[in-house]
This record gives sequence, structure tokens and C-alpha cells, in this order.
Amino acid sequence: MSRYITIAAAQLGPIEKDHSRESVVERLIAMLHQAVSSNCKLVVFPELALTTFFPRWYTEDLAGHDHYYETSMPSPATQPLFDEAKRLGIGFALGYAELTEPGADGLQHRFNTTVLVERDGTIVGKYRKVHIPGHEDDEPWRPFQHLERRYFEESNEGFGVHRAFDGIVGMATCNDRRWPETYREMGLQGVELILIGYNTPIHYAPDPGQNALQGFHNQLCMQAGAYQNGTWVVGVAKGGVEAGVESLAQSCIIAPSGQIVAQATTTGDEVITARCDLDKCKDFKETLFNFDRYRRPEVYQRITSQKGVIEPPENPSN
Ligand code: CDT
Repeated sequence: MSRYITIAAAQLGPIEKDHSRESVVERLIAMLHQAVSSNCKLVVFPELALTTFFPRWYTEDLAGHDHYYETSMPSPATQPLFDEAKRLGIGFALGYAELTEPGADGLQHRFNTTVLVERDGTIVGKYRKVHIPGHEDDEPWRPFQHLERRYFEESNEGFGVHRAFDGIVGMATCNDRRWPETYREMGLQGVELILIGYNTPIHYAPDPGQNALQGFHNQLCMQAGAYQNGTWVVGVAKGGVEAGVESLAQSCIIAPSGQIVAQATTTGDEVITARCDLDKCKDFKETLFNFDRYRRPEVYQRITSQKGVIEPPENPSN
């Protein structure tokens, strides 16, 4: 049996500080049209797709940066995207900065969020980023900052999946893609399609030796996650040089075999597509990665009971 869905990864080039949300939404809608002309039913946009990557700037006063966040979704600026997608009968995933209503604690919360919208315009669900990289405080020695840990809380909601687009769909965001737990949590819920937006600066200040490996690591982790869980993975970048900082592009669509079936060739706005058979997941889920048959959770206890590394004691003879 086959269950085909044609999917677009809509890579964005840079968004500068002075670019309005409205101008960005125009770019998103242009890519939506391209996706429709390729018969796509789902288009995946990157992480924080509405603004420049603002965590690169330090601020004492977080509230002074609240204009980078959406307080509703759809928000006034994104309503035209929602309307056009519904009119065209295409779904989408969109990353944005979310500022919540005050919760039971009376506080507003800031999350790095992705919303998934079905072809009929209904909101399927939201995903709030779990693994928040970078640092909390000003680190002026860096050529640019990566202050996601100042601007966003870690979500405790985990990695849910949704029955949508005639399959089982999950989401993750940027740094999440480097962690095998991300994929396995969704793999254990039968995920068939994982949507991942990212902003990955090429320069990694704590260890610049990794700069030249950014493209390799991007593919390594997403291809492994796809294969080891028998799932499609769509990785979508905001790439190019934004505010003088170069970010990885290399958006790609990966099959459950781990093979890349489509990849961006530019660092700007670019739509890549693939016709994905969700039933291909079974080839892996029912054979080598038949979890029910072969997994051994009873010997994986450290994975959930322990956070950091605990090395064995030194040999007394040393
Ligand atoms: N946006 C995001 O999560 N970027 C990180 C950069 C890590 S370096 C601080 C990433 O993992 O690509």
C-alpha cells in the first residue's frame, strides 16, 4: 500500500531587524503558492520565521523585546497566511516566538513555538521547544550572542504527535534535532513525519572547530533520527547572512531509510518538495526497528533517571 503526500520545505533567507512582519508574510505566501503549484499539501516554514533571529542581541529588559513575540496565533500579521492557505487547501507548520497569556502563576511565558495547521485551516497543535541552547547572560567575548536561554523557557510539554495529513505527525525545533531522545519519544508514538525548523549559525563560539562540520552534523542527526525511527523528517532552515551572521541553509527532506530525497541548493528563499509515501515507514518500523520486538527499555534506565554523566570510579590500582 502507498500513502503519498507531497510536502514542501520552504527555506527562508535572511530577515533583517527592520523587515516588517507583513513583508515576511508576503514572502511566506509567495512560497505557499510555489508549493501549491507543485501539488503540495503541507508546507514547512523555519523556526522563528516571522522576525530576525533576535536572541543574538543582549537586553537587560526582556519586556522591551516583546514586540518580537506573537500573543495570538493567528496574529494580525499572520492572518493573511492562514486565510490564503485555507483558500488553497494547503496546510503548514510555522515557527514563531510565543508570549502567552498570564498563567495560573500570574506570569506570561515565552516559548519558541511551532504551530501546525491542517488543510482546512484548523489548528492541529502547537509544539514548544524543549532543548534550549546557548546562554542566559551577556557574553561580550562572542562575535554575536546566542541568548535563546534568556529569551525562551524550556517547555515541559514534551514531544506529542498528532493524527493529521493522513498520517502521524510530530514537530521539533532546531537544537532538538541534535538529540536522539527527540526522535525516539515520537518514534514510540508511531510518528511518520517529523517537521523541524532551524536557525543554525555557522560560527560556534564555544568551539569554532565545529564550524566546518555544521552541514555534516545537520545531516548526520536528522538522517539518523529518520532511519532509527522509520520516519520522514523535513528540516527547514532560515539560512544566509542575517545581521552579518552566516547561518546554515541545507534544508532537506529525508526518507525513513535515512536517505535525503530533496535538498536546497541556495541560502535564500527556496521551496524544495518531495512526494513522500508515509507507508514507507513500515519498511523500517516492522523490521530492523520493530520496537516491540527488539527494544530493551529495562536496560535503558539511565536515559530517563539521570541527566548528566556519572563516570565509573577510578581504578584503585591507578
Ligand atoms: N536555534 C538553535 O537552536 N540553534 C542551535 C545553535 C546552537 S549554538 C548555540 C542549533 O542547535 O542549531
